[in-house]
Amino acid sequence: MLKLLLPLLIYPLLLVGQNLIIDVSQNAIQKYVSSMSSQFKNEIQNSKLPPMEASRFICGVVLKDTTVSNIKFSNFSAELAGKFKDYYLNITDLSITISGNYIRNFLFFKFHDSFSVKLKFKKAALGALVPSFANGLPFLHGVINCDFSPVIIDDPVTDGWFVTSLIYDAVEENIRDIVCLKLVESLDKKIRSDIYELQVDFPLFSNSSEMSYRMFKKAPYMTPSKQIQYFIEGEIELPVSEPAVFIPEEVIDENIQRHVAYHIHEKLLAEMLDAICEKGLFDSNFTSLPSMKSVSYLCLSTSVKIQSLSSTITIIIHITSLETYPDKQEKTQLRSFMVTPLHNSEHELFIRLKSQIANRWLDNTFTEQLFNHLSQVLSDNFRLPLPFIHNSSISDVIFLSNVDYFTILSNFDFHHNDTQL
Ligand SMILES: *[C@@H]1O[C@H](CO)[C@@H](O)[C@H](O)[C@H]1NC(C)=O
Ligand SMILES: *[C@@H]1O[C@H](CO)[C@@H](O)[C@H](O)[C@H]1NC(C)=O
Ligand SMILES: *[C@@H]1O[C@H](CO)[C@@H](O)[C@H](O)[C@H]1NC(C)=O
Ligand SMILES: *[C@@H]1O[C@H](CO)[C@@H](O)[C@H](O)[C@H]1NC(C)=O
Ligand SMILES: *[C@@H]1O[C@H](CO)[C@@H](O)[C@H](O)[C@H]1NC(C)=O
Ligand SMILES: CC(=O)N[C@H]1CO[C@H](CO)[C@@H](O)[C@@H]1O
Repeated sequence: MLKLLLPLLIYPLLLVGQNLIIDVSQNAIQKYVSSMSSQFKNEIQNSKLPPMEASRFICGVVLKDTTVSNIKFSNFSAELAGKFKDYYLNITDLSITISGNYIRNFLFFKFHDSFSVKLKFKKAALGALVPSFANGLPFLHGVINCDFSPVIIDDPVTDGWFVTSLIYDAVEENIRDIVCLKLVESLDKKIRSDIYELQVDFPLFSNSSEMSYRMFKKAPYMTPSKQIQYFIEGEIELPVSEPAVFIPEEVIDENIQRHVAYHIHEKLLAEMLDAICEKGLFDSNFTSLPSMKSVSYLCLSTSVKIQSLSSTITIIIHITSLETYPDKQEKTQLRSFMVTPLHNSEHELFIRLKSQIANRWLDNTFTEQLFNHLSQVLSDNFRLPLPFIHNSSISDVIFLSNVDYFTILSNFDFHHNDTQL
């Protein structure tokens, strides 16, 4: 019931701003979960299990120093299941051997020896895996249950007499909880180590400003098409500005199901331009032609507008400047330019100046110098990193234009060894 309410609770919260929204597709989630399998195996193989006990009338058994070996499984995948079509991690034909020592109590006597038991879980499912966040980083909701069906426990192998059925009982009574705990721990550990690889804070200028992509105020949201949507502010500490409020359209075309969709609001680009302006990097002196007198150019503010009219993405940037002419005359002027967005394999965005939008009311005596200067400043300084996973690169990138944001669809190629399995 709670989950039915969740979308209702989240929609009003969309009024909390964000400049970047990232959709992680079902395809990516399933690939990610499958890629965990070898690490999962390594984590559980040789792991130690807590003591297991069983007692019957006057005798009892305690299994200790138990370790896991011979772990095997066939399928290891993320599936949508349950009433709310949540993600589950399903493992089929999971078999393990556990071995250790037992202590048998009988009246006042204690006997001990070694034992070994082979177990098979026809199916083990962990879930629901509900996206959540902690300290501004993506995570899973803490309550994860296990569903095992059915469990086959072979006869224990041991040298002790009369103890086999007690060992069987001790295993039968405890193993589900213990294996569940191990599986959840492994999942948790794997996700934690992967989050460590996720970069969310990026230095922008050598000396100061950082772009922060932490998710502050809003939990991730599972869309009807089972993409997980993350809302990210994307802000530079200074200058302070309000992030945008927008609801991007989901891209659910089967033909272009990429791993991720980055919906980039024009305010994210404005953050970057404002920072360049604030740092005085646009400021310069030009020569007014034909008088050859000096004009001082000072950036006051910037704004950005995405033009969604054409198939290629055109972004208009406006720069308001204070221009001081030889006769000490000061003019505040707004000049507009067309730029195109580009990216590199590490998912950094750049913009390239295409043209100046002509305006005969402006002073056009140093247009060409200004254009060359701004081109240079933008290519040297406009580098907008997007949240990115270390040890991966992107491929198959598509840009899609919209009214006040644009979308970059891309796939991640991991350089890790274990994802190839
Ligand atoms: C296991 O995976 C294979 C191939 O990926 C698939 O054909 C089969 O249906 C899966 N079995 C289960 C029980 O999910
Ligand atoms: C995965 O596990 C869930 C939860 O137990 C179950 O409902 C679903 O049928 C399983 N999916 C597959 C393909 O086995
Ligand atoms: C960093 O800023 C300080 C003062 O703002 C300046 O003295 C220093 O040269 C700058 N360092 C770099 C590497 O830009
Ligand atoms: C422009 O010229 C003035 C006077 O020569 C100088 O003080 C100022 O630093 C120059 N500004 C830039 C951005 O180069
Ligand atoms: C990947 O595996 C190969 C051999 O299996 C190994 O030589 C290489 O160092 C591994 N690379 C990384 C990045 O772990
Ligand atoms: C296995 C591997 O390539 N690990 C690298 C992942 O990225 C971090 C940060 O860039 C490197 O330090 C690791 O060596």
